[in-house]
Amino acid sequence: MTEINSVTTLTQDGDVAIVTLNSPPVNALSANVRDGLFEGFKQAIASDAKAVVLICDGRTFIAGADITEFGGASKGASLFDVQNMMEGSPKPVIAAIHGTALGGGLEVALCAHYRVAVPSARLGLPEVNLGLLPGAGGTQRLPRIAGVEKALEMMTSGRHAPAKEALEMGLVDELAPEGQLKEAAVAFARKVVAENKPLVKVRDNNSKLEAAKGHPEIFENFRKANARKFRGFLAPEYNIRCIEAAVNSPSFDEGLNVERKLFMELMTGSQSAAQRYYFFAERQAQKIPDVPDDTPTRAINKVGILGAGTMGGGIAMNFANAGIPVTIVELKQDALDRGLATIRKNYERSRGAKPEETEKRMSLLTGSLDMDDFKDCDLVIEAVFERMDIKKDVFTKLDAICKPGAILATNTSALNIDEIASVTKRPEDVIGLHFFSPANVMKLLEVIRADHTAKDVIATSMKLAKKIGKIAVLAGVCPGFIGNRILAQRQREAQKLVFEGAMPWDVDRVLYDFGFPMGPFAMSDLAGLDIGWVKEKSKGETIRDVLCEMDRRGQKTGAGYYDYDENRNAKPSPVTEKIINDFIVKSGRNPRKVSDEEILERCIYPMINEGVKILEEGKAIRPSDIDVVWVNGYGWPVYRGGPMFYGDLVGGPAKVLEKMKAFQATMGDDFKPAALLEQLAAEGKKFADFKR
Ligand code: TC6
Repeated sequence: MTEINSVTTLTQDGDVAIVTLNSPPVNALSANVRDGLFEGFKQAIASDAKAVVLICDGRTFIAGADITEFGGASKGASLFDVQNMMEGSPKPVIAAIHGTALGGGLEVALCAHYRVAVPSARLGLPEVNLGLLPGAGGTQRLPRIAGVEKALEMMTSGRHAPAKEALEMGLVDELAPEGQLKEAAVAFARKVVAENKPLVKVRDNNSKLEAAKGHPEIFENFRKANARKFRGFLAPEYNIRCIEAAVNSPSFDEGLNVERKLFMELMTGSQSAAQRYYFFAERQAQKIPDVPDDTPTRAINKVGILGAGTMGGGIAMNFANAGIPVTIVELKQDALDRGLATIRKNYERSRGAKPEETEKRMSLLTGSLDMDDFKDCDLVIEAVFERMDIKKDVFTKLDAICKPGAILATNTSALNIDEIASVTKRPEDVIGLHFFSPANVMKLLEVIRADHTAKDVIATSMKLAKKIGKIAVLAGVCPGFIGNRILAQRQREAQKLVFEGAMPWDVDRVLYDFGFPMGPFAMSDLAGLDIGWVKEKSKGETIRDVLCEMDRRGQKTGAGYYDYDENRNAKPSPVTEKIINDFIVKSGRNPRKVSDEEILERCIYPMINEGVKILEEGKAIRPSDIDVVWVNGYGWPVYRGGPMFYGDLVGGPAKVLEKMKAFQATMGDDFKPAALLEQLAAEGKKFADFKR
């Protein structure tokens, strides 16, 4: 065995040289890895071996470029040097793939002459999710090996294709038995040597491009079909243009030049900076300084849910999906039946639903009218009406019923969890698990740590979140926690703006153009304006009161802030406009023209300021946690990173402070800057610099 460098070894098995990488956690292509590969291949090619296998130790094949090196000075061998060395090898090169071959990792594998993979391996070019495109020849090689349509789909979705599918599309040449990758790759190499066929490079294989030549409509149709999904993002369009270049350029190298140019544009732009930041933000959110990774956790083998309404049912589905049995308790039989029937319907309606899967999941759900049935549950989550007296009553009962060590969780979105915990004799077992609606779909889970919550309860909740496919963020107890507390700022300004002369569709348009999936008024119409509205108590004091009194209760009644046609397409409503103008006149003011810039700044800057208050009070661990909440739970466009990242993008604390002060001077203390904002600005810091 030759040790090439600290992460690479070269061995020989008979006439096959084996270059092995071992750079945990994911064998990313750091300078050290590139150097090792370059030197390893050089020596392997110079040796008396007849073929070379590239394989990785640890959990995965190369999972991509090392994202932490992006933006830094380039060191060591370039990726292109490595690729040229492999592709130009006079001896067949075989990439042996397990785990994931992603991004630069797949681009390296595409410079081998053959690829062998175990069935559990997955292959993909996920750069689009980092606001990038595969800038190491992937845009030119993938369509050559898998065809234009597959390449379009894979590169713009970033999807990781399972090895079997990769085999079907020609990306993988042979599947190896699980656990026997090295032996299979070496045997494959010997077979290739014995056949003695000329070596084919992917770059020279143009046959799969032919079908798309002279058919620009393939690309246009693809753009049209995905316009909604790609809205606002640069990277999908740039990936498409590269594939167009693969088809239309006279040579591989010219296509590569297009790729290089577009890659550099994306790499130096703010969208990719935001998306790369976000990649690490999501992983960082899992790290809690005083709850280290090795904190023991409690076993969660059975879950109880109190309440079979929309929220309770959605929460239950998450656990059933993960194979964890759930007991759902309701007060009345008809509510329980309705809840279980809704869950069944949701399963039956979900894409690709198989009847046997639905049955399997339903069989994990047990309905009951008796809270005593929670007695053997390891975790109970209540999803009952949001009233403190009801919550306290529930927790008193849970405390009496549940076994010692069971975690007692509340799904409250605003109530004080310390107060809820205070009625139990075990506040250390009480935690907030704030799911977002629809709870079976939304990725975000706010995990709320109360004063006495035990560390192992936090560790268990974070781990469990991952198991059920959620992205968890830890927050402290405060009204609205992280997400809704910041949302309240935006909602308040949106409402105020329409009292000054902006129309709901103006506010919505500005926020939609910013990248939110929908503005606050369109959202209210979708949810129903009458949520929380009581006819008997309505005094026509707000626009919403008047709209509801006129039975304009949102999309479901065909009208709300907007008018809707039979296909639920929204149109600005002259009725709403008149109601608003009447309100303004009644208040003795004149409607004024509100600029788009003002709408955006008034909605966004107070959100950033509130984020700073949350940090100041220690209710979020770090600025990026706030961003994870907003991207995952509230549709903040990931290409703008989240409110705190965006704050830095537009000029950092100094700029946000200046804006807040200017608004405060004319509009009062809704714009009062947080003390920490003043401090960060005075210190010339960025939000990202904040550490507690
Ligand atoms: C590219 O290749 C561009 C090429 C152009 C060439 C010019 N770099 O996700 P996990 C870390 S772009 C650096 O928790 P999993 C991660 O931060 C890249 N670090 O594990 C974490 O560190 P921590 C294209 C990376 O098993 C640890 O590894 N490739 C990278 O749930 C474990 O990660 C991608 O976009 C990286 N590339 O999932 C793939 N990747 O423990 C990105 C991971 O200190 N990676 N880390 O927090 C993934 O999708 C997943 O990590 C995974 C493993 C599926 C590989």
